[in-house]
Amino acid sequence: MRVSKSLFAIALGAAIAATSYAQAEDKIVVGFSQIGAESEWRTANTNDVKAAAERAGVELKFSDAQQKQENQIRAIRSFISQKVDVIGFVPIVETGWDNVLRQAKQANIPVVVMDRDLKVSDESLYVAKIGTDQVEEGRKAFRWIDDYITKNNIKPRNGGDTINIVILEGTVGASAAVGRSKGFNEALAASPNKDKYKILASQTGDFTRQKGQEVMESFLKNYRDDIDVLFSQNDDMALGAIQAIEAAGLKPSKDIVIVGADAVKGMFQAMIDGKANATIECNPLQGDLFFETCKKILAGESVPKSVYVEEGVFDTTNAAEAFPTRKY
Ligand code: GYE
Repeated sequence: MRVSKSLFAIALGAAIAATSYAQAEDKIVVGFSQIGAESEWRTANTNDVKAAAERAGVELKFSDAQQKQENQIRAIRSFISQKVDVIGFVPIVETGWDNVLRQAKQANIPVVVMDRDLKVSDESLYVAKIGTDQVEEGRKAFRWIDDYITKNNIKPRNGGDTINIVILEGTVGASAAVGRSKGFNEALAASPNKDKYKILASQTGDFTRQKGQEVMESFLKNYRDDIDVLFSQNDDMALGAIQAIEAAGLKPSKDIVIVGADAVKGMFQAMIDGKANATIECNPLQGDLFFETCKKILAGESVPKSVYVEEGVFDTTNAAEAFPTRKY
């Protein structure tokens, strides 16, 4: 069992009482339902889960849902009928899991949730959850923007009264989108400068580069000379939006301040190239902690109900220095 040294974790809530689960063979078998391959972040997360399974000596049955909840539900059902030792999954959206998780519970197979949050009617339907604090990421994004605009005394480009923000949201119903919007709006409402800002438009770009570009094109069609700031709920959509901004004859990071989320390599490169301003880190390297948790559960040890991995913020002041040390 190995725990990545770079992974600091914050346990939330009380540790839950251990339950006993049966383990069929010597080698632990884990069924894992991933949501797809929508972003650089997701690819890093998938690669990490696969590598961590090897490090942990666990047999991994990996299933890719291609962005469909119904495929995830089908995969989880199939893991139940294969009698795997533990089921892991990333909930693509927050709701709609009760029935299938009840089936896992009836089969006495522990469920460990990774990355995104979920809402269930009964918290005992999963044993543990490992992920990131997506509401806090949203707060950090707004605070970074407020600080940057204030310190640099940035004025509205159209000569008006408000700094105009557009938002590219993630997948509708995903905790990574819901949480980042919530945190962003919360921090905006709490800012002494709140009247200085206006959200001009906010629309989903589904966490993909292509949709980020398309939605930004439509924002620019309506508000080309009014947009001062883009908050993109992941870096991939920001990278797509940068192309749309350049195609519209504007300078990304200068005419429009650009803040993303994830801190993937592509965004570091954009910051180094002077095309993006900041990214709120979201750590995809959750595999070691996930398999460590699976082993503890099977050994009858108690584990925290919810653990958040630790994350930072990167901008043009520290991107070049941090870049060589980045693992994803
Ligand atoms: O930010 C985005 C991805 O769930 C935190 O999903 C994750 C998000 C991540 O596709 O890039």
